[in-house]
Amino acid sequence: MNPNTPPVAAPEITVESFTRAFLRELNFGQGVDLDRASANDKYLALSRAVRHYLTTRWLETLRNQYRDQAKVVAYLSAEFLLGPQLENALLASKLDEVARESLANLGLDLDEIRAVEVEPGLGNGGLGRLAACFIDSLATLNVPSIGYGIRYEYGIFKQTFVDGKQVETPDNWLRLGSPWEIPHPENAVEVTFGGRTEAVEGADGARRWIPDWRVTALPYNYMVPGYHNGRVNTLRLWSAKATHEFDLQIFNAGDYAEAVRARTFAENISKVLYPEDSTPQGKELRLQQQYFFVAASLRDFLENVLPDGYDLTKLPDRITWQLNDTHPVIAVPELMRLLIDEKGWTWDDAWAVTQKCFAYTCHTLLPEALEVWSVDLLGRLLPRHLEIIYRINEEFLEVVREAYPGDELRVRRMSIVAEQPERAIRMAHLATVAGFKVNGVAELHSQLLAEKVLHDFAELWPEKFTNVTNGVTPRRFVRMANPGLSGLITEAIGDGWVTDLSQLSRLEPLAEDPEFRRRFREVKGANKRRLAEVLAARDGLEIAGDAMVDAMVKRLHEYKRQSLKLLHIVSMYEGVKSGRTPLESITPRTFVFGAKAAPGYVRAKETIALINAVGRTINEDASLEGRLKVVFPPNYNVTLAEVLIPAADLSEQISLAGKEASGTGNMKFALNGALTIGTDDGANVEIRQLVGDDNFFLFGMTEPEAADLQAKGYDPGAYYESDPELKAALDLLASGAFTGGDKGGAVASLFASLTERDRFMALADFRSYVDAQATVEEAYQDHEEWSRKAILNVARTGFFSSDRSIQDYLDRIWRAEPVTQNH
Ligand code: F58
Repeated sequence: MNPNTPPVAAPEITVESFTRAFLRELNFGQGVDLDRASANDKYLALSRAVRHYLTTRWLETLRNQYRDQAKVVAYLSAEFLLGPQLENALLASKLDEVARESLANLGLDLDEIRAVEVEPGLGNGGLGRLAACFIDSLATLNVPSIGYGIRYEYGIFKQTFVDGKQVETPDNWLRLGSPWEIPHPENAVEVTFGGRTEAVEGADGARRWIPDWRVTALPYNYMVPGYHNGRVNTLRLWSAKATHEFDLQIFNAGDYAEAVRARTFAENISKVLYPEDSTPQGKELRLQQQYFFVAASLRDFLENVLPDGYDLTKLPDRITWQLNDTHPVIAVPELMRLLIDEKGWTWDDAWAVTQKCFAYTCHTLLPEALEVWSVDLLGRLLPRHLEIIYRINEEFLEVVREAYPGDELRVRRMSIVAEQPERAIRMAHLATVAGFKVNGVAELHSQLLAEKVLHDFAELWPEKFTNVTNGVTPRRFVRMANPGLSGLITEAIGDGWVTDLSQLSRLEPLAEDPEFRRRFREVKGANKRRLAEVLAARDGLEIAGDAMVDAMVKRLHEYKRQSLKLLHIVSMYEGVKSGRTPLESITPRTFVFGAKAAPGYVRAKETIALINAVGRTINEDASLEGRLKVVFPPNYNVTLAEVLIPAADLSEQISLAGKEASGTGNMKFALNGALTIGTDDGANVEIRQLVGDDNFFLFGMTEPEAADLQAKGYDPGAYYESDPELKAALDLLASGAFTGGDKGGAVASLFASLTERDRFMALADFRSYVDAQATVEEAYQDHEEWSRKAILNVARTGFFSSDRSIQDYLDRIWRAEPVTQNH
């Protein structure tokens, strides 16, 4: 690019010019007249018109970036759960009002057009959504950065319920066109796989890799607009295409069918997102995906972002590759390979640079969630990388042996190569050895990482370990999702909070103002009515517009304990049915669940079926007079989150302490004025510290208590026998009362799993949970006091902006001095 290219003038923004831009896109882009245009035509035309306005900024950002040659943060992530794009783009570019007015003049409604958008579901849950919040904040904080990931043709599956059971259908999100992406075939790169390696005479460490198949990685660029700051960063997602040469070779050999098969094989790489929530399955295609996007991204940065002839010994001055979990960690041996085999560097020089380029974020505490690749598979797919990993490990183990002479047990524990149950590469160990920083995602998580999961490493390199507590973007999750609350806040303290969320603290005195509280309740009430409308239209679900909204939304996993929530609901129901609880004493409540289960996770799917069965029974029981409702809208996604979260009164964050790394839903709820009922886990700990004990419903064991109980020998049966309410709830469930008399299947299986093993100690926390719920009931009766607490939640949780997280990454990691590792 010529840095002297004169800037293209930003198109003038008026209602008239916007109308012209929209109609132009409709007529010439979609080839239709306004009166014949479908809803999708209008959506595509509107999106392209908005994109057009942002493009000028985008080019400017790229031009400045090229001119300044500043340090770049590359966020490497296998998932970006973006959510709908149109509204965000309108808001970021200040086009929202203009667009609304312009469309209204044409007799069109912006919200109706927006509703057509199919969100790109390119992520599973928290990790993918965090990546999306982070690129938003990077752009808003004016940080030169690129997101790199995979353009899956099918995102996270679409969930439906058939007889209350989860059924997955493919998420063909590209079907109606994708106005937000721009393919750049001229920047395509080749990625190779398989084959063997051979020696190169006289080279230090270098070997030649002779791969046996290859694919083309085709980049699609997405705009990542900063909020009202004129910066537009890039998210570059890679799509797999078969290479032409490869095709030609086979076509020429006359085997048409084989050529087509090979094409499909290669293009499978970016076909579908693995719908796993925490346990990676070690599937070959997944490793192909990981290497595919990482190899393409590294090459892209070296060839297209750095100027020609850049002195790579200075690479750490120009880039930090932030590894979002272990999924992109194969980037480490890839950079080594590029420097040694392709650039001719010595091993030591390559390692010195590589060690300064990567930092690693861990997102879990569950040992089974740490990725491990069998040596057999890795060696077959990436033989050269396996050799490099072995040598990294050899040199690393020398460091360990030097630091702890004679401690072979420790050596075995720390080795990147596990020997049992099969020879395998521990990606978290590789990431920790190669990264100059390792961070957890909440205070407690980072502490437990250093004390437990990566204890030996933290002992060897304490300076390497740090914390960055997660955050969420206030643009999407407050400003956009909750216009009512946003208006109220802005009226009170101005609009600076949108980019400086700590300003929310200025709301604190207003918690004491009855008029402000009334208006706050009015907003909540309107949000509930909007939720009721959306659920009715989307799923035919009926909920009261004014009941307490009690929400538990997150992936379905045993450690998150949706089954504990279910036990509480069953127990409330059992209380009424048995006459223990007078019906009039129950606050009208709507329980809302949202959760996808990994398709192969049987227990999770059983839990979904049971929640639906319990819900059905309760919703149909006229004797409850509609006081309790349980709804489980299928296919919970970002689009639905934006409607549900602003309507919630109570946020359920009830994982077993020590298991949830952070949680980010917890932050979104608190920022929208829901009170949390939660354990001392993940970022709940920090939420509670900030909002204060009086404004948070704490229950359950602490992490050390849970660990102690586990160590002493946990017997769930004892809890079942000794707590009559718990027993009654479990017995009612087991009696088949919710399943048409069926006592087998999911019912028997959940009953047995809870009373016999209960891996995540739901029964141990039941009593304390139910008691805390009773406190919730009582507190909710006092509307004034509840509103006060809710406002204080908003005022005190500004810390959880992803802008603050990104600032912490800048201070603690991206500008941090790399750690010297003595090897
Ligand atoms: C989540 N992890 C954590 N993993 O569970 C949550 O506590 C945390 O707030 C969040 O990351 C952000 O830090 C998570 O979402 C996945 O979805 C992986 C997807 C790929 C397979 C393995 C799980």
